[in-house]
Amino acid sequence: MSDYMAEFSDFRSDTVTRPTKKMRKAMAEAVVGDDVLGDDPTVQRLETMAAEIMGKEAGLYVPSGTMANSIAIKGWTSELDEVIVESRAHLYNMESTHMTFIARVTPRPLSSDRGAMDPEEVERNIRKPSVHIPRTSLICVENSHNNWSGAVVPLENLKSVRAVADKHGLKVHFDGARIFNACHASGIPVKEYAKIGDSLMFCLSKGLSAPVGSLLVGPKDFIEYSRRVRKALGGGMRQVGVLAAPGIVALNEMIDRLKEDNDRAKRLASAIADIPGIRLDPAKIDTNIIIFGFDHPKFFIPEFLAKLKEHAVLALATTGGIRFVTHKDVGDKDIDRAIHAFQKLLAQS
Ligand code: TLP
Repeated sequence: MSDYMAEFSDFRSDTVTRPTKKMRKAMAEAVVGDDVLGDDPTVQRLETMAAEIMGKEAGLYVPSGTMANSIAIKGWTSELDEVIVESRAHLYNMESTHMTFIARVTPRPLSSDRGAMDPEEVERNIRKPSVHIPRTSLICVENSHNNWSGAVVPLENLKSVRAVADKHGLKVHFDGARIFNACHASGIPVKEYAKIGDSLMFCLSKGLSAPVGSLLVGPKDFIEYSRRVRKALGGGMRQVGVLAAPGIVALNEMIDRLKEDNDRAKRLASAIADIPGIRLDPAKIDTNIIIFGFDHPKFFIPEFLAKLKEHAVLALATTGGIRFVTHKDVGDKDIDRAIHAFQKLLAQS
């Protein structure tokens, strides 16, 4: 099997992970049927597994995390509604405004402490019924929190937000794209987090290393409706068991190893934090995402990323500076290579 991009240490995202040999074998051997007609046993198995792992009634396999989030928001809201979101949330900032485009609702972004919204502020921002203003119907939370450098949002905070939602009869949708990274970091079982959301989505195609797909889980009637929305968005897929099969391998075999990714991110962060030009507190690296501020007399961010690439190290520019993400396809040698490149490019200047 050719290893495309093997010459690079690719820290751009955990979405770059390639499927394992076992996943490829599972794809080749998958029993499939037309999933739109309800005939694909492999997809059904994956959806049932996901629902069981999260302690929910039902699951839906969708092509992407973005589609899962957009379907959930559509499912829990009506036009003219408003959704409370954390201001750096992925589904608010990086999903091409599906909230307004598909669900036709408006976001109400709130500030936070590393992804943890203040429950009192959440409550203050719930709209009072009035003909002039939208109706608040949904709160969205995210954990681990991508744009807060993979921060783990404390369970107690999420419970307080959930309590506010219950008091006001609102729904909660949980973007758990990297929920298992959060579980490793906090030691909290995934079902405890999943209880916070009426619905939850998580990604197979990130650290879990499956090639495609995410799962949306929640109550049976909500998932039935979500299946219709998925179809309307063009996300009904036919013999898609070939894609679900590696997802099953991912759930069986790839969750435990995510701890390694969290540990490697800590090692990288600690090694580079004191290098001139880097603004980073390694104590704040909870999971597999490192976002650091960059302010160096010699380079602007794009030039520095180009220099890193010359050292075969790939990373991305992001709003907060530069992002490195650890995953299955970057091992200890890649971390060493990155540290060496940082030292060579920045330390002696
Ligand atoms: N995140 C991707 C990019 O979109 C930036 C990444 O490389 O981190 N929720 C969260 C928290 C995410 O980080 C992502 C993807 C999504 C949702 C969307 O998932 P996909 O890419 O499958 O649509």
